[in-house]
Amino acid sequence: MENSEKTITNLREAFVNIDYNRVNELLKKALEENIPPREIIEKAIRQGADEVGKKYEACEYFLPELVMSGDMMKEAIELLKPMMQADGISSSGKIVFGTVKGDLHDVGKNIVISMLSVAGFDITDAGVDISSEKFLSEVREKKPDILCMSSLLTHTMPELNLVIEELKKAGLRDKVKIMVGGRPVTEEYATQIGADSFGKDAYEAVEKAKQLMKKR
Ligand code: B12
Repeated sequence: MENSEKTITNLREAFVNIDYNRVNELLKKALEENIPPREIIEKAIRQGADEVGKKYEACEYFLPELVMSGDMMKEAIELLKPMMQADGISSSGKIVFGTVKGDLHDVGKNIVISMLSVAGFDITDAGVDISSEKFLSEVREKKPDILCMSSLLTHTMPELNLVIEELKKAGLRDKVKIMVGGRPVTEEYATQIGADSFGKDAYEAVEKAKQLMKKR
């Protein structure tokens, strides 16, 4: 196994074991080995979070481990953010981004926001637990090109639909493109509720946002 692959594997394992000190040590090592920050996030941190989620589902882990994994992710992103370079393709636009009402998960949203901002987008982070009323007022006020919404919980997914319906009622739907995402959200669901786009991860989010800008 190549050195960098080994570091990524060790980092993912340390993350899954919620070994805070070792995670920090291996993050530094990964940077010393010049592993691209995006690869660290995707292959070690995000995949590690998936495994933590599975352990939680299997009742091997409980809320404290979920909280710790969330904190470790936030710290990793803070460390890696300044090193994420713009990928050279200039494609800017205005985005409002929030996690839907009832949902407090923000790690994925924050990663997508970081990647979109390094790709040149101007982003307003509306935060978490955002009601349809709040999303509508953000669209009215900020006039974004794209409204991005995240839902990590199955039972908050209908909020995505609600926001789209409320935008239609307010005559604002054709003023803004809508992109949705989050763990339980699928391309099919996005189409079904009439969103313009869906992204399964931060890479796809950037690509899809650029495509949406071409349609404006
Ligand atoms: C950390 C975590 C928490 C932390 C959140 C900390 C924080 N500040 O975000 C805490 C402890 C608070 C938490 C709480 C809960 N959680 Co939780 N949590 C997780 C965990 C382990 C990781 C989530 C995460 O950050 N993933 C890493 C990021 C990078 O991935 P991501 O969020 O999926 O985002 C990526 C993509 O989805 C996409 N994306 C995300 N948003 C968007 C938006 C757009 C527009 C686009 C294009 C793309 C996109 O790009 C991102 C980057 O690649 C997941 C398991 C998992 N693997 O997802 C469970 C999980 C999401 N939680 C779950 C549950 C059940 C809960 C609780 C209900 C637990 C409880 N009994 O209280 C509460 C709910 C609280 C609430 N009201 O929100 C379940 C959800 C099940 C379901 N389908 O509904 C999961 C799946 C765990 C499980 N397997 O059971 N959780």
